[in-house]
Amino acid sequence: MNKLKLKRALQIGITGALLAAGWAQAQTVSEVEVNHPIYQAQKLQFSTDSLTIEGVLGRVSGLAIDDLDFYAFHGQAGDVVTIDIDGAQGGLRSFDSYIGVYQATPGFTLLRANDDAASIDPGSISRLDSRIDNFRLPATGNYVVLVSNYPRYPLSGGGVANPGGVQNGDYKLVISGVTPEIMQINIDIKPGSTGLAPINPRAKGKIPVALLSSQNFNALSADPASLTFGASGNEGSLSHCGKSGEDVNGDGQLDLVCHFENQDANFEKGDLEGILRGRTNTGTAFEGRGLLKIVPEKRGS
Ligand SMILES: [Ca+2]
Ligand SMILES: [Ca+2]
Ligand SMILES: [Ca+2]
Ligand SMILES: [Ca+2]
Repeated sequence: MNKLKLKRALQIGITGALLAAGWAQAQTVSEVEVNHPIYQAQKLQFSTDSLTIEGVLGRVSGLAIDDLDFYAFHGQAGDVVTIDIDGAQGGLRSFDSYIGVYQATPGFTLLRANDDAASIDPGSISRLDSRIDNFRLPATGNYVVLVSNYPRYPLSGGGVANPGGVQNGDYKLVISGVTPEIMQINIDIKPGSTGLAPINPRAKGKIPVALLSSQNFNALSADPASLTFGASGNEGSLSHCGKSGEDVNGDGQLDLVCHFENQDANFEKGDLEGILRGRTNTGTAFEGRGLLKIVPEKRGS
């Protein structure tokens, strides 16, 4: 290995280690208008617990125009969430941000709002950038964040006070502490077997599991390297996945059949289901559960 290659390998190794340790760079998405009024909030998809949105309130040059930016996310009861504006001061065009967070139902109740942060943080040069610290979500469900500007402070229902007081500028909105929502998918353990999939925990073979495509899930987007399957769903039991899709359940959509090492799946007497977990190649977490029955050891099963 020459020096350059060695350096590359080290970099890849370090990046891998950082990723494994959860030090991955926060996921970044761009604002997509039209994200107002509140019921047209842009939906955010968390694949890790932190997401950065690059947005512009109004525009970065010319006369300021009327704009409000709403972002919706799904969180779990007890998530401790920080909602932080960076770069609204000192960006392409500075504005004095004002943010709010709403519980979506019932009726977009304003839960917290902030004009100026309690302290400077690494992404901000001024306390005028808003920040809501350590906000504990009261329930599992949908929440909406509003990015507005002083003096247009948020009101319950999604409106703002002083609607004429528009300022414009670019910002980064960093939302962290949100438990990623897990997409539920359908799986079929031992496709083709009639009734409950028979599993013999002591057998040496592999268990085929079909990831079934649906309207919301393309099984071929699953990242095979991410797949775990077994009694708890966290077992690193993957052997391999089919190179191409096959329509296992005859619904006209291609499914993905993957094979897992039976003995690594850790099934035992009394287990009633197998759990599969993984991520799509765009980072969306998914989970599927399939029914099974544990059968006694038999020669050749
Ligand atoms: Ca905007
Ligand atoms: Ca907007
Ligand atoms: Ca900040
Ligand atoms: Ca402010």
